[in-house]
Amino acid sequence: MIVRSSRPEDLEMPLEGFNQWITPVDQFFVRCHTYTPEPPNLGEWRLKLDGVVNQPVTLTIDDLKKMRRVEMVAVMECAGNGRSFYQPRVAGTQWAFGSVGNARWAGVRFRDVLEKAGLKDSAQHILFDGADVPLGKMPKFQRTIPVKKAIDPDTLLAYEMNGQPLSIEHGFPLRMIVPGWASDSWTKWLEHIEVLDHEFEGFWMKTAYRHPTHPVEPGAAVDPKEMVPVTDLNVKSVIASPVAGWIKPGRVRISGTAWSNTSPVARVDVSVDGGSTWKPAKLGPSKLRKVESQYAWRLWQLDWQVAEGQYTLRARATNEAGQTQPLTEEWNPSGYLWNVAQRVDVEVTTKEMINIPIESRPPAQPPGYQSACLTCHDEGMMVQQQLTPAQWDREVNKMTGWGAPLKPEDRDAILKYLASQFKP
Ligand code: HEC
Ligand SMILES: Nc1nc2c(c(=O)[nH]1)N[C@H]1C(S)=C(S)[C@@H](COP(=O)(O)O)O[C@H]1N2
Ligand SMILES: [Mo]
Repeated sequence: MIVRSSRPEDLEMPLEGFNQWITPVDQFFVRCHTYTPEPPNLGEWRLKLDGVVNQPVTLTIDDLKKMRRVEMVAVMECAGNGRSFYQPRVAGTQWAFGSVGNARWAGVRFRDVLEKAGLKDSAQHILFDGADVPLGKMPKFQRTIPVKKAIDPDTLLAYEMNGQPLSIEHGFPLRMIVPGWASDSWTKWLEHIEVLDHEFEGFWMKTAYRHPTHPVEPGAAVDPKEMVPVTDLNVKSVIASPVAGWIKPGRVRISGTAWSNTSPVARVDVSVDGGSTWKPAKLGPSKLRKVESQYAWRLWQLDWQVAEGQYTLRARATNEAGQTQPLTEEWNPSGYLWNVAQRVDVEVTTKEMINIPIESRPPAQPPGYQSACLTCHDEGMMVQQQLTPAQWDREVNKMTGWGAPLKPEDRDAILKYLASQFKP
């Protein structure tokens, strides 16, 4: 895994992972806003469902396992996947391709659980709350989804991933599965679900995970009235092979995966000339016997006969609704839902080439930095960012708001250090 942050854990799947249809649990990306909680004792664990319902209910894991079991293969993708490609850069976990995976989930329909409680007429949104505990003064990770999506037969409460009980990183003992939507709505470590008559007002709904309804100029401020919650994924493809660099002439197989939102992938086209001309790739099967898989990703491939030279490969997926991947970036302020058709530059040559890694030495850290900034997380959180001085100023304010014990006299030197070490 590519470690974006070791604590809280943000782990990314490397490109090789896109060569397989089911992503093994130990290669599946991990995204945590705070520390992973201790696994609960299953015998004591309860799921509480209350709020504007006729009858609040409390369920054990056995109660859930006795209900009708549903299995589904579905893609889970973080809203921030691809954030590191945005120009100008945007603060946040600097994912490249791999904060996405395709797993076989098993559990129960959320609507079957809701039926036990009975929604009142005023029910509008459902609040999901997990067992993770915020750090310092950061707001708790709590988010709502509208009743309409919650009662969709494909919205699940899952207790299994790839035939095993969920691992603790992925939400043991129970998590939301909201197929077609970005995974900030796929709450892990579920304990409490509350039916509300309004959209939740908390930070992770009203400030984070919102994006503009229309394309905006890079760096431009956006009127909050024009920001809406992130919901549907974008149609997207990844080229897993070949990777950027050099390859030998002859027959080369170009391959990868493609996925979409509630509208399934219809086609993938591949270009070897940077996007001037395109050829359709061959798509892997879309249906599985017995297991629902319309939200799964599709493997694709195209065989290419190539002579020496320089080439730019691109892949572009299109869904049944006609949505396709843009060839150029449409910027947004939090760097969500990147789906620009990937570019892979390859040099086709008979020469033998090797890559030699370059060593780097970190500079001395300024006073107070360790105690103010390296307690809740390590410097991996900073190293990935590459921000401007103004963006670093905002990050430092955000973190002092969350309780970072920064002494005023240390602030300038720390800002200078961050802005000179981790710059665009
Ligand atoms: C009270 C605990 C705490 C302290 C102290 C702290 N941070 Fe953080 N910081 C967090 C958490 C938690 C996250 C992860 C948030 C997430 O994943 O959404 C984070 C994330 C970040 C990020 C990633 C971008 C983002 O906004 O999520 C940066 C950059 C960062 N911190 C910088 C700093 C700096 C610089 C300091 C010192 C001034 C600092 N942090 C001190 C808790 C802390
Ligand atoms: N309780 C809780 N649920 C959560 C999160 C979290 O931090 N806490 N992170 C969300 C985000 S942003 C993502 S991308 C997915 C990541 O799930 P994974 O770690 O199983 O890949 O979980 C979501 N559910
Ligand atoms: Mo995410």
